Amino acid sequence: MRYLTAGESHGPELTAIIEGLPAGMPLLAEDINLELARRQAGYGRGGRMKIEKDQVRITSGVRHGKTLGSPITLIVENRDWKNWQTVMASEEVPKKEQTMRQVTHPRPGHADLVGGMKYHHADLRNVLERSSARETTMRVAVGAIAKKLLKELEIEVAGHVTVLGGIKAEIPAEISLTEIKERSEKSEVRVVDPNVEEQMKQLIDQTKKNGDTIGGVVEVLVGNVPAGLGSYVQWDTKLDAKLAQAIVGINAFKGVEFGVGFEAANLPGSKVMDEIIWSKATGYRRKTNHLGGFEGGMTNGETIIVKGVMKPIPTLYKPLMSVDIKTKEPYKASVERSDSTAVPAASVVAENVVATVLATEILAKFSSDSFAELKEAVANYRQYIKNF
Ligand code: EPS
Repeated sequence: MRYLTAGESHGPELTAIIEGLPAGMPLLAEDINLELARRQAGYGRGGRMKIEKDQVRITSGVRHGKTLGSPITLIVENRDWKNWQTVMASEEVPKKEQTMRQVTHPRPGHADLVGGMKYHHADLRNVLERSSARETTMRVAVGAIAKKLLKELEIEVAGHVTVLGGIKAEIPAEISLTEIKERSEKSEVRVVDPNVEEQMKQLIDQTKKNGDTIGGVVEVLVGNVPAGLGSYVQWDTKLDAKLAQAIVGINAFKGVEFGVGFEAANLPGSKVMDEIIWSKATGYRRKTNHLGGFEGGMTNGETIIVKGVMKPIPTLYKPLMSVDIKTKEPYKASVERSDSTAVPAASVVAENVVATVLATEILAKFSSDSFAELKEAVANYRQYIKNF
């Protein structure tokens, strides 16, 4: 499976084309809309989310609720487009209108300045329109399809926020994946710990008042993954490495951890490796899951546990100093409408990009022209590894 996304933040619409899904998989627009709505929620979002109500239009590759095996095209309209038709017109516009909403004061931490240099853009809007996290809408739309495929194969994905602006959620040691899903879904900041919810919301309010932003950490878990996805044979076939790219590829994400992650630097090997056990009912298992479901770049059958850290959004209402790229004079950075935090939304994005990487890997490993064939191949393989 491969896909591309297109679209500017204030352009007419966002698009994705996905190729390589098997024929005969059940798929409805509502499966995708559900994920899109989850991404739009979350305490700390700015004015834009009051304008948009993301709804997908499927214009190819699906017929009567089932995939056709042909490329699937997804379209999400930007409702805000009606306010940007001249600024973002694809046609030529009169000279005096060319500078409307022009950006010449790059925001520190954003793609503005380097993107301008690289593509020779005198108006940094040409950069920010595509570098905007609005694009994650389509990564979630694609991820929703991937999630649907995983669900049909009984693979479950959950995501939640573990840290927001330095406040840590307490995560019960024995919490199940289903419970993580249920609890975080009820929370406006997508945490499983109701005790920190209020504190986090207050911090978001205070941050907004200060004209500042906050980041955090999100965690994604994937349960019931068959062992043996990914490979040790080449650096770029390692599945954890592919997931790391997908996570750090989310706007504003700066780092990634699997299982105990960076804590492994402080522990002896005996506290990091997971002992191997076998029973007739479950096949091979690990006694613990410190490694977060990966050995040798391959899934080992334990729950995948991957974390990503998101820096605070660089658009600040109380801006940092920058330079005007025309005059070279010091200037305050541009203030674009923005969110005080998007960490809760980013946890939904993280779930979906992880789902996409896994679905892609499954489709590469198993027979995948027809969905029935795929299901059968995965079921047979699960049986085989149990008795290996
Ligand atoms: C974003 C700036 C804001 C956010 C946007 C990401 O948009 P605007 O400039 O239109 O107010 O709301 O996020 C989305 C639109 C979205 O769908 O998540 C940015 O600069 O990255």
